[in-house]
Amino acid sequence: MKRYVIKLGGSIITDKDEPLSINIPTLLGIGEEIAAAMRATDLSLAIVHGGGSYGHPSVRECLDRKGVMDEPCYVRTAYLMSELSLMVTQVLIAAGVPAVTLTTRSVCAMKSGRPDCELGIAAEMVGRGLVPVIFGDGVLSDDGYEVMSGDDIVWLLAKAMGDAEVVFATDVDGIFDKDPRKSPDARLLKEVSAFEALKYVGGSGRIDVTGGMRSKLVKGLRHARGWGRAYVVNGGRRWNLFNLLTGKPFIGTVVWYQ
Ligand code: ATP
Ligand code: IP8
Repeated sequence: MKRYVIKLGGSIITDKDEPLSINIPTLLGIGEEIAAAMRATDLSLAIVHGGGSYGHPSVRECLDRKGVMDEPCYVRTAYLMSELSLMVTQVLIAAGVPAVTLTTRSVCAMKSGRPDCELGIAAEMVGRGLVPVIFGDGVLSDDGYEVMSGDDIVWLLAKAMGDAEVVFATDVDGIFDKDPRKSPDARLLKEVSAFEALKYVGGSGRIDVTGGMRSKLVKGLRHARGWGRAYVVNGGRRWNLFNLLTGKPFIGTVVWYQ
């Protein structure tokens, strides 16, 4: 059975230029494709989503003001991320996905600067055919509060599921030889190692406290060196995610984390 952790990027589930906006048509489309793929083939799936225009502006504001995530910032970010995650889960359920929200800050903390999560229950849910939904969040750290990116959680979850593959559904068709949002002549790379891809990628270009596309590659190298495999695809391109999940040709980039 194929196992995937799907990261729904903040850039597709929200409009990162518009605070507290949720992109329901795109999410419904993604939900429809995931539900159809689960009916069409044997799949074990988990979903992680990003902070988008809920988490990132909230954290940016306190980092600019205080330099750290303080208690009021943690409380506000936690509330906003729960609100976003409930809406994401609601839309996925409406589309036919057996989605169940897991609250990151209840199962994850930063310990000595490293993300640490208890994901046994999430893996058990996946084994029963459920689709856990977890997200980038504010979490407890040794002496305060920190942001844990969904781009870390995907690899911890992939490991807990038995070396699952990771699908990054973003707002671009994959990894290009330069940022396609800035250079219309950018060339899509079909397959690339994370090390090589680092030569080409920049950040997210919008409010992003966790580092954008570059940090997806760096975090993968940190957690999944030697076994990780990821796909970067456009989550808004209709039926592309379905094609990937069901083993059909798709538009995107395969990334190896050697
Ligand atoms: P979030 O962290 O909120 O979940 P996300 O997963 O949706 O965000 P980003 O981290 O914003 O996605 O990364 C996608 C962005 O990466 C694109 O919108 C693009 O502008 C930027 N980017 C920079 N360099 C490249 C490149 N070489 N190829 C593809 N995208 C690139
Ligand atoms: O968007 C960040 O998660 P990411 C979460 O997956 C917050 O990097 C709270 C900004």
